[in-house]
Amino acid sequence: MWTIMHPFKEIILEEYNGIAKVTINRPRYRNAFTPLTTAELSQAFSIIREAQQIRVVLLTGAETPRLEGQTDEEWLRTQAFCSGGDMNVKGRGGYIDEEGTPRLSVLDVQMQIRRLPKPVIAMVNGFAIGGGHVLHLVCDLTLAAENARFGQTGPKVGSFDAGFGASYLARIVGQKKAREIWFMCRQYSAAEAEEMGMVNKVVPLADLEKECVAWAEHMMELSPLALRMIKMGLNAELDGEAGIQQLAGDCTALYYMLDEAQEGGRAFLEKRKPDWGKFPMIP
Ligand code: S0N
Repeated sequence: MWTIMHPFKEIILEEYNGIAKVTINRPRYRNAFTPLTTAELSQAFSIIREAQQIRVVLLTGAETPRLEGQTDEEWLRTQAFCSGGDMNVKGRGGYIDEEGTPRLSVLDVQMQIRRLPKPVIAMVNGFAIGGGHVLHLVCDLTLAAENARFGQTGPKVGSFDAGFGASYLARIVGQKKAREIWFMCRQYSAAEAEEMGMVNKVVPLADLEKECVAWAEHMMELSPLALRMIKMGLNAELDGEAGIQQLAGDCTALYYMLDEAQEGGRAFLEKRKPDWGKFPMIP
């Protein structure tokens, strides 16, 4: 049912019926991200932004293959959405790319997800840990499998995300819980994450994609512009001036769709005074 939108090495970008699915494809490392993964994620979100047929996006992790003799329960415990930055390439100054440059480019991906004028659903199929946990947080909605596990590990492994990973987390779960999550570095079940308000719905892993597609299809029956404006409105307060800039830019795009905005430009080109009087001044 899914068809490839663009080939990548460390992610998969597919589409189906107006929905794009982005899959982090490094199951050998619990879908940890390298600089190449984040560069590809950035490119994928740019493609999705431009693709007018795409209305909703799913972000997920590739399935870990089942080992011989593994029980269902053992196999479920190996599934990952994303386990954060790849520790194998963590160096001084960031994660080292193939040219030897340290990078922290997952931050750009976080911003792209927040600024994307389309809803993004995190389809959390297993571990959402460290930078992987922050990735699900910055998505608009999170649907999780019953086996999913959530948590931050930064202070245990020598990293932290004091940006959205802290402030936005606190907006969602409250200051005390956010401090517990970071200060204790524990893992939380999908049920606990739902209880904390980090997850919209929990379903068995076998039903997760079907559920996400159903949510996407439901949103696709709603006004895309209304969803876009409400997303930017919800972001604006936390994102400060940058959030207001985005919301204001979307208002400008809306204004450009009105005859009133067209009149100003037309009058300039026709070297006459604009006739603003014909437009309603509704209270
Ligand atoms: C996910 C965990 C809990 C899964 O445990 P489990 O099921 O017992 O599996 P393991 O045996 O541990 O793992 C299987 C194989 O996968 C490798 N692996 C797992 N995670 C990673 C990883 N993150 N990097 C590299 N390899 C990983 C294991 O090593 C194992 O390999 P083998 O078979 O060879 O032994 C568990 O794996 C776990 O806890 N993983 C580590 C989670 C973690 O600490 N992640 C890093 C956290 N830090 C960040 O994400 C950086 C923050 C960040 O992104 C950021 C923040 C602010 C500003 C910028 C940045 C930025 O970095 O860009």
